[in-house]
Amino acid sequence: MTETNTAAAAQTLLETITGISAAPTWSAPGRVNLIGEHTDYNDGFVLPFAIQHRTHAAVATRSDGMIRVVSTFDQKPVAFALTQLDEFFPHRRDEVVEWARYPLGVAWALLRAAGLDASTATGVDLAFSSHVPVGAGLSSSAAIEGATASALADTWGITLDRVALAQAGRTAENEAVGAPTGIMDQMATMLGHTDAAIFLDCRTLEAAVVDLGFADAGLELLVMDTGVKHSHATGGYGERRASCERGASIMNVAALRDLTVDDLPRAEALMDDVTFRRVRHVVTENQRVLDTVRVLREQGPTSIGGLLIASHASMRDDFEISVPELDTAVDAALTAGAIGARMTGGGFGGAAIALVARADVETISSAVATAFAKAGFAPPATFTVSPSVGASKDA
Ligand code: GAF
Repeated sequence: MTETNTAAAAQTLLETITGISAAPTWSAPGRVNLIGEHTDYNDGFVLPFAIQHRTHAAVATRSDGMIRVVSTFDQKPVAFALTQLDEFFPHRRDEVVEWARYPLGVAWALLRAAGLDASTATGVDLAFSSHVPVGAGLSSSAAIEGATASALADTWGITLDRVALAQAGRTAENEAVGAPTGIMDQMATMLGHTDAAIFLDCRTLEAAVVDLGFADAGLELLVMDTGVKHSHATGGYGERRASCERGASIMNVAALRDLTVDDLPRAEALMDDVTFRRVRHVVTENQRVLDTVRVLREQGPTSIGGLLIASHASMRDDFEISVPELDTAVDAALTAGAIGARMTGGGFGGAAIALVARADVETISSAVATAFAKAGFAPPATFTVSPSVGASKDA
């Protein structure tokens, strides 16, 4: 599916439930994270970029104060009065259809953030269609949040800036969905730039645009989607976050961001082995983000391979969030000549990325497919991504 088709699919779906044709659409991208994993909720550094795959929302207003959301994937509308959202979020969120918690949660969070009275806000119908692979670690959730935030801000005349819209997305994710995530994905989807990554300080939320220069260097970023699905609302993600908080408390700092590699010997002496390795991943990963930004600026993208490889090893061995399929994808890509490779996103499934010469895309993709077949894994999906613009109204 192309982006134009995806936007048109959202419009057609909206027409099915409202009779309104050719409604305006808003869209927001998924993202890959070039480096800086599980550093965001530790107040650290990340370097994601928005990708060309987007989620589109076709939007129409309604006069009865209701919000109704529908998606092409099941075509079943979910409706609430805007005044009801407060009853369901956060405590009764389990009673809301799972996928609808994302857009309805954004509506709830935005009303609060903008200080709008739900009883006077304009009712709205939103129909979604997405081109972002779900469960692939490419942040389909931030894409639906970003499309909703962007559409509702314009529809309701809210003048909050992009960082505040990202924060509303994160509130939805944390409180309406119940996934204890950081803010990286929502910032990437709101701030995306063509040809550049977003270097974000997750403590201050200051963001700098860092040129990637992939195209000029003849490079492509290859995504290798393992097809192993994951969810951050359950299990491992929250456990890792708790380990980080334990480590920060043992070291008596507000967040692991406040430690450097020089603090690691003392950390090792004070904590159990597992907590120490979680801490070591975060501390060294923060440093790798800073190093990657410096190397990109001083030497260009062909020189960041070693940092990507070290990041993957740290996630595999210290943070323990990789799975055999991700390790196989990374190893096969490197053996076939990738400059660097690592898993991307929260882990426990999803996708890995490889930085490759344009001429090698086919060879490396087929080497990964062969390695998967040999290991008895289902075939991976491989495709290239390019840095793209953030959430916006579609032209
Ligand atoms: C997921 C989360 F949503 C992000 O906040 C981030 O923590 C990431 O995992 C890991 O870096 O995408």
